[in-house]
Amino acid sequence: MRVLSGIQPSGNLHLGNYFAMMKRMIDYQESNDLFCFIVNYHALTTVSDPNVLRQKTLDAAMDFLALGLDPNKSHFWVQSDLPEVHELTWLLSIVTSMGLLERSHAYKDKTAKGITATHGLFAYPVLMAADILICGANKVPVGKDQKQHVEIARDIAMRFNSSFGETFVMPEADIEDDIATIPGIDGQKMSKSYGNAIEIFADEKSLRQRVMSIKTDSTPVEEPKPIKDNPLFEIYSLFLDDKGKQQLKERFETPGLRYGDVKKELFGVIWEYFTPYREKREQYSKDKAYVYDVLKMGAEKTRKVAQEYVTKARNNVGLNY
Ligand code: AQP
Repeated sequence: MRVLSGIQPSGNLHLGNYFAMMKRMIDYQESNDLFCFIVNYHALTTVSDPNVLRQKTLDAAMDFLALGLDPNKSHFWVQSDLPEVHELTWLLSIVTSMGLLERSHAYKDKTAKGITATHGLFAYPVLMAADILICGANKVPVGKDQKQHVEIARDIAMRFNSSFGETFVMPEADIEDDIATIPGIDGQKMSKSYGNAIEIFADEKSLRQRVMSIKTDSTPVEEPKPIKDNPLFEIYSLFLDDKGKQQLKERFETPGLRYGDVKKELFGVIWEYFTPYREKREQYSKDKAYVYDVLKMGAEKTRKVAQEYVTKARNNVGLNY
């Protein structure tokens, strides 16, 4: 199975990114053909400072490596090191109707939040379709917010195949129901740009502050606490197996539980969970030359696959005059 997913270097990576996508990708690398990349062209739709983009791109690469992505078992690269993706984007755009793109929730949400409605933002799903189709991916592990984009990629692939003959593999979004939308400290979807994220590699003080600020309701101590729409319960559950979740549920339902105590405990759980990764992350930050080499090698390896798909698409539309 060919598994592909990407992450935007648009800020510091957080628990939503980790549990919905990064951890699952790392687990998949053992028994699948893994394609994992840092989508810096996409990030350009929201990041306007070149230094920030450079720094966050390298940070995302170090984060992934520290968390266990093995560049020898996978294809791991930065999107802009694969220029073929732009040729494919154009070829796909000729079968992409305006209506399809106008229905994109992400585009509507971002423009509603005040982000300028540029062509780049509007055409984002076509570039994402090219990212997926250029590698022949079957499975795309994502959070729920990206489901529609993967469906758009399927739609575009189908239209291209029916217009020009069988060219692309049909990709499918791979979403885990329990973690489809991980809440941030305010209960809204955790997001780099909403200021509500718990960052994976936050320092101890910031992590403690973040966890202590998770929004809770005003249920009196002597009453049972709700678990539905309760970000404290949902975030804590990410670190527990089924038995642990059941025990946490029972604790919430037992009168006397103090949210403050649970938050202190959760801080300890998160800090400890990421400690070994944090140590590896520090090692990578002292050996950036290695990280650049890994990315260069990853791009070369991926370009071989990409060129096959682009050549097939070029030939099928008749560019091979
Ligand atoms: N809160 C979340 N719950 C579940 N999945 C999430 N993902 C992100 N936030 C959550 C998933 O993480 C992967 C990488 O995301 P991305 O960086 O490519 O873009 P995004 O979805 O736009 O993430 P952010 O953090 O919300 O970034 P900004 O603020 O820059 O838009 C994706 O699979 C995504 O579903």
